[in-house]
Amino acid sequence: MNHFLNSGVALNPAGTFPQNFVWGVAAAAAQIEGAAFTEGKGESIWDRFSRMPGKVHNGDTLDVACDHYHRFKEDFALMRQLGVKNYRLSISWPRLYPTGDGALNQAGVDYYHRLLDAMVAEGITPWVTFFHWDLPQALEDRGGWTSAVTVKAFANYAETVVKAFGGKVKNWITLNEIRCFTWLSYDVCVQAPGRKVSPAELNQTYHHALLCHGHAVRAVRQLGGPGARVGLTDNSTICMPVTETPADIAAARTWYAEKNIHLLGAIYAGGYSPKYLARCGADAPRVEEGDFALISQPTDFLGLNLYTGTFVRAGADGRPQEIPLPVHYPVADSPWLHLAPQVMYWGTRLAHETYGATSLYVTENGCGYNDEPVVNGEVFDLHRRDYLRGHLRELQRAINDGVPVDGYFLWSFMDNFEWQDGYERRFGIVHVDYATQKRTPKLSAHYYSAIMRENRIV
Ligand code: GBH
Repeated sequence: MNHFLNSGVALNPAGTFPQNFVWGVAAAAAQIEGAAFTEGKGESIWDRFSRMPGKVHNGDTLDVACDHYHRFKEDFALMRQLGVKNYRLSISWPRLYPTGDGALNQAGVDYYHRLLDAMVAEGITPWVTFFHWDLPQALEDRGGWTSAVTVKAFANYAETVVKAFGGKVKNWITLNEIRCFTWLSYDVCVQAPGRKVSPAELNQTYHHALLCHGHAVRAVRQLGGPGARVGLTDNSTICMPVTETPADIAAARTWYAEKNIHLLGAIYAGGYSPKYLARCGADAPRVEEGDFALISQPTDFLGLNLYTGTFVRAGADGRPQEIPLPVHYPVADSPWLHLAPQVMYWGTRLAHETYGATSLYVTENGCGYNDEPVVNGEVFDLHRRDYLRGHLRELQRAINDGVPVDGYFLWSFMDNFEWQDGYERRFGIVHVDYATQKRTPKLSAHYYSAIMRENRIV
């Protein structure tokens, strides 16, 4: 089992978060809904990928997942019991457009209307992500993220979504974690569709994703009605200075700007930097006139999914030096999730300092463990409670230092389909028994409930 780093932050234990701080929980359509082929939903790249031998742990599929498709009412009632007032969800593109473009599936639209109505009836504010990785397979068959066909189809999908739900939804998130559905999916190939492409095509997937972000912003501005707000959710590559001294902090700033140069860097600068283009050489993305007018439209906030980061210091040559993680460095059961609560502090502070983002939301933070089963109606996930406490302390330290963080969404409301790790890896504060679909709030759910209620770390 793992041990934890104490964040070591001295805080007034009674110190509260800012007034109107947004507390919430997050999930995504493909990971919880199930009903993968119900009422006209089309096949997504994850439906296909999960059926390829060896791609997903245990051969798990998204077919049933948490059956949220049929159980959303009970799930929202449970959220309400726990005091959840904000819920970040995503809409399934292939449920609305089974082939990506073409005919709209009205049953899919009706479903999300019922779902949003049920949520609002429980006093829960929706925060809706247009795209959380479930690309229609039919679009992948036409080139997926390497093709401009996907951009055109997304622009139409985004307009449809805002037109349909803009009366009920005021908080919009364009895309979830561009790196994952581009780099991890078309280069590292551990995520769907798992199709290796050339460096030039890979750079083009980033550019197409940026364009889709821009189309979603445009759709919200044009069709979202009064009070609509929109931003991207990015999983920036985060680093943390080994010592919080000027030299190491300067090294962290340099490292961070370089690692995020092609995504947040391009969005906030209004174009690709000469440095990035030089790095790409002949493989640079093709940019059409007007692309960056779309991509770099001002947004209302920046969403950050913060999980882990890399330690850096000022190297002997004056360049940032990455510190490799020793084998015994603490880690969750998710092998990539090294436990460094300072990711909350530096992840938000560097985004604010580097890009001038004036409203930040942590749109995901949480931890994956192979939790114990329920015993006498309880799951004592003290590890998750401790994770939360340590990470929120570092977030509060950032706020106390003037970083404009306006909200926090815990990943995840309930255990769900953890992509290539299947159902074994659990991120929920609510336990799901997949054989019976029974939900049981874990100890961490009660702990987080108290945090939300009291607006402070309890
Ligand atoms: C988020 O991704 C997702 O938005 C969410 O859907 C997901 O369930 C949640 O976090 C928990 O994972 O290259 O093989 O080492 C987190 C992003 C997931 C990206 C793990 C890097 C490493 C896989 N990260 N991934 S690997």
